Amino acid sequence: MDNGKTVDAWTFNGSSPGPELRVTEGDLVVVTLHNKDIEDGVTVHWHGINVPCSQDGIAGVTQDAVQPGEQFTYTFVASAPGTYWYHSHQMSSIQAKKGLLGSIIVEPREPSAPLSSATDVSALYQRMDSTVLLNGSAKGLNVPGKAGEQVRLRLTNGDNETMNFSVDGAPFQVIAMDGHDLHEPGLLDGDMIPVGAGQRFDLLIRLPESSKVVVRSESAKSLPIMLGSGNEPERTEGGKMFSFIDYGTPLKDDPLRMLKPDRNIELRLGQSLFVKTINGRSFHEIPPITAKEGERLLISIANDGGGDHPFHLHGHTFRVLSKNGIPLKGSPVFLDTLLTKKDEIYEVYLVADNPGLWMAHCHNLGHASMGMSMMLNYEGITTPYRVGTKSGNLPDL
Ligand SMILES: [Cu+2]
Repeated sequence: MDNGKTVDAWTFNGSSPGPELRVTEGDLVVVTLHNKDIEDGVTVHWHGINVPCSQDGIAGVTQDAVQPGEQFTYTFVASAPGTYWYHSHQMSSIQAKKGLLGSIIVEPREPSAPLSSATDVSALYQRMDSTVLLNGSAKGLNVPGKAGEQVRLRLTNGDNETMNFSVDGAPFQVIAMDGHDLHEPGLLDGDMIPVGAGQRFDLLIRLPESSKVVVRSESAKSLPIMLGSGNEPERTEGGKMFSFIDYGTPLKDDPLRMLKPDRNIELRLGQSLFVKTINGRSFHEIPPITAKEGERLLISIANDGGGDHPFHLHGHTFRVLSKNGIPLKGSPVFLDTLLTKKDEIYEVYLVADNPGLWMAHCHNLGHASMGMSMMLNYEGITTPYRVGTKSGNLPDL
């Protein structure tokens, strides 16, 4: 690492994170994974991209783990622009930490005017041994720019813990969460931005006349992102925590008001002695959600303790309707990973529009490996692949 320490890492194309993949909305993306020498086998999961199930990269569900000397080609259309990432979903808690992750950015085919001229920077955080790295570096990131220019900063949390970001030196907007644009996002000043494990937040920052802008996280203080030129700004302390509950503005003709869910489902995230649980059970004891294609599901997700639980659903984008019983008042919020903190309860809405067998799990991958992982299965769909020590497919270990 560039702090002089040596770690035993696993890499894509010789580096961790792997190459940043930048594609354009509508592109057919074809990626061939060759496993040179990862003995337990490896896969690639496209976190946040609603690929067909066969391309989701889940060992034992959508494919067998790719063994040394073997290969697997992923093919999907990058239909929705946004900030996403990829990581192995064979023994994910081990392999992502070892380095098998990277960014994938889907650029819009026709970017809107203010964004098309912005400097576009992705900032992927990961933890190796106990060191947090930013785009593979232990030293932080410098983004040059002149006053008045705009920077689009794509923050991606590839660690297992929530990261709280501060922005010093200029007001800013959160323009997207988990790749999905927010509607009329307002200017924030001094707010802390909580990014759960697996989540992505896109910030838009206009560089000021007088100083640099510094973006940093509490958990990676030595890794500042410095934007622009001039002196370092003063640190703001104790800014209020950003909340999407009343951020931005609602859509005028929001179709959601007309939609009634077909079914309500409750998921309680918690823990008992040695395991992390959903509705009091762990792993294979958790009954899957079984859905019909086209079904509209209202899922309430409650955090009963045991830490932050960023709940990630594969293959689907869900809409957050309420937090602690209070309906969202601002922009619609579409996510694939919902950060939940103790005693919070959210309602999310989704249309079962992507048939397959999909994982739903905590993206603190340590929690997933301790049992907080379940399935959303479409009726009538089966898989020839098997999870277990016999097949060697262990997606969450
Ligand atoms: Cu968790």
